Amino acid sequence: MTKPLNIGMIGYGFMGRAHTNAYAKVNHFFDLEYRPVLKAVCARDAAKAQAFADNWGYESIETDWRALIARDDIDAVDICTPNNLHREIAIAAARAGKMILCEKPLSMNVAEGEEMCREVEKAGVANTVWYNYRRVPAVSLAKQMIEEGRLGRIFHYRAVFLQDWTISADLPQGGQALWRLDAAAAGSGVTGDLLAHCIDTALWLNGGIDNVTAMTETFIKERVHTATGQKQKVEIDDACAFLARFRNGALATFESTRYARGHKALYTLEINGEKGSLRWDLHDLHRLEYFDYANESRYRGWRSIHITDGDHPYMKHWWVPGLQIGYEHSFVHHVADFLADLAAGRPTGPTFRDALETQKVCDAVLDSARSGRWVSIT
Ligand code: SOE
Repeated sequence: MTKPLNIGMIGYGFMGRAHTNAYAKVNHFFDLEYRPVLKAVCARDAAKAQAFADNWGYESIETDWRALIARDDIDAVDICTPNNLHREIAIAAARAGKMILCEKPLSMNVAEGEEMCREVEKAGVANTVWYNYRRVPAVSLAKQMIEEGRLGRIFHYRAVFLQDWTISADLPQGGQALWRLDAAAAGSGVTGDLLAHCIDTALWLNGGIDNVTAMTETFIKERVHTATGQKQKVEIDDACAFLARFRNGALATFESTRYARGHKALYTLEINGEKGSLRWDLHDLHRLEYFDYANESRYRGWRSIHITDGDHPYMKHWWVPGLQIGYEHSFVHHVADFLADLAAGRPTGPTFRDALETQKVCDAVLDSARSGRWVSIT
């Protein structure tokens, strides 16, 4: 018999669907002590919340997140709201003794993130942040290979995350999905939305970052705000590029933009070490490219590992060798790990504390772009 874990989800956009799909699927594929129960979904618009609940199988709805948190039948709160609400909801949930699964980025800035960490740690509640790309099996395999020492000393880390969906000047700021263009709701632009993913993966694979120097640009200076109907200054970064030095001595470049015409969500990373290199591409997410310098020179070259075998991370839970999985499975893996860790009494990374490290790098990047100086991560 599995133990129920009652989920209360706040927000129901793109991430609400990704998380709910993961809760619904996880026990069909993973043998776990706990089973998520879709107890309640919360959104301000009752009709929309009800439609979401009916479609996905939530038992009930709330229109006020405080009412959801106050319910005795909710064990874990899933925060899928715009970034400016993460802090207030997470603190209230922690004080009510609820576990928290928070969408990325953790917070609007480091100060908020520190407060959130203090609160969840004081309350002793399980907490995690949905940086899902860690749990794409190819990325998890990269982590295992680095830990096994297959790359040796790391010299370089290179990551890009390119999109093109905000090029039109007619796109407003604010409102559903487009809150990502509104600094008051999002905190920042590509730095918090896209580079935060690259930074989380990088810190996980290659350790801490010492310092950064960055540049940002806002190409469209004014957009209509959906709240006022008026043109307002755009305060987010449309593009950001930065250099970083890792604590292990590696040099890194990171670049992200929503103005790379032709790229929808091109997240790529490459790591070059003394003994070998790895590279990964979200558009081909079931492959990990590996160059092993130990191979005989006549046959040396990049190999493309198809990550579908039972001995690849997470894959024994899915189909048979050769058959692929996709983007949504990274969220299923996150829930599976969260439930297994809960049963074992272990934290699930990235915890709020881990995600605070990513937030520190994001803040340093934006600070450096403003000042034109190198900024240290403290
Ligand atoms: C933005 O378009 C976005 O949806 C991000 O918010 C997600 O975190 C990223 O994984 C894909 O792109």
